Amino acid sequence: MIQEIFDGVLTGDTDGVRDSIRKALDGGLGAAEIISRGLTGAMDEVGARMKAGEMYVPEVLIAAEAMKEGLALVKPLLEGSAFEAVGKVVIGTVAGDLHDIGKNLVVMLLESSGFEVIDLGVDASTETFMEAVKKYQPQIVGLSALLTTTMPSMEETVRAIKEHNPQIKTMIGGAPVSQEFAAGIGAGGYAPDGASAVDLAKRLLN
Ligand code: B1M
Repeated sequence: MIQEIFDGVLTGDTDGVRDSIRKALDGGLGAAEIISRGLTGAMDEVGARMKAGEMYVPEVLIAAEAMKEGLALVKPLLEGSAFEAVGKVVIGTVAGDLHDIGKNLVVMLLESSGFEVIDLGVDASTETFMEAVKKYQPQIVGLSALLTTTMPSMEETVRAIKEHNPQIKTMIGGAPVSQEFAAGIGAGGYAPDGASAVDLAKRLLN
């Protein structure tokens, strides 16, 4: 039964995932096991296949959607704090930048991996990030930029977070940025794609 859920997520078969979950619950499997082995287990596999170039953006988005639908079905069955977020991430596309397809993919993958994500959307100014940091007290702030012209906005926001909230880790991504740029602006890390972003976020928590 777990295998059916796992395979359903991998192939993005949302109805199949829902049916398999209902069968698993009827068969006596617990919600926590369904989530860890079936749903997030499958998303770990999606991440690995994406990194290996065996799965591409549209397939990953469909898989993440199936995972989210499945999670919505079982999460209410968990008691109280049994489903604790792995960590909290505030994320946004930086000021002046309206690109959000990649950032949304990162959000979905982080959520699928158990992170609580507060998405500030696009064109998020340093002030917007700082207000969100104050309000949500995340462990990690993620910044996305797709334009070379908005890389300075990213630098400004990262520097402000480091100055006022040095305990918070920052991670950056987006086509024009790099590990070198991350190091230059003092960001906690850089991820080239969604799957690496999840790995990086997990590393930054430790
Ligand atoms: Co724009 N655009 N665009 N665009 N656009 C690019 C980025 C560009 C490279 C196209 C080109 O000229 N070849 C170019 C930038 C050039 C540069 O700066 N070097 C460009 C330009 C110039 C512009 C405009 C200025 C065009 C104009 O109006 N003259 C304008 C700017 C608007 C603005 O932002 N102020 C503009 C507008 C747009 C659209 C609105 C039409 C649309 C965006 C729609 C949207 O996002 N809702 C758009 C699109 C779609 C693109 C391209 C074609 C595709 C971007 C994309 O979605 N890629 C892009 C060309 C290209 O990349 N081939 C282009 C798919 C996505 C899954 O990948 O975003 O890289 P990506 O995300 C990856 C990784 O980067 C990483 O993980 C993701 C998943 O694997 N990642 C992170 C991303 N964020 C991360 C954060 C992390 C970690 C990893 O941690 C927090």
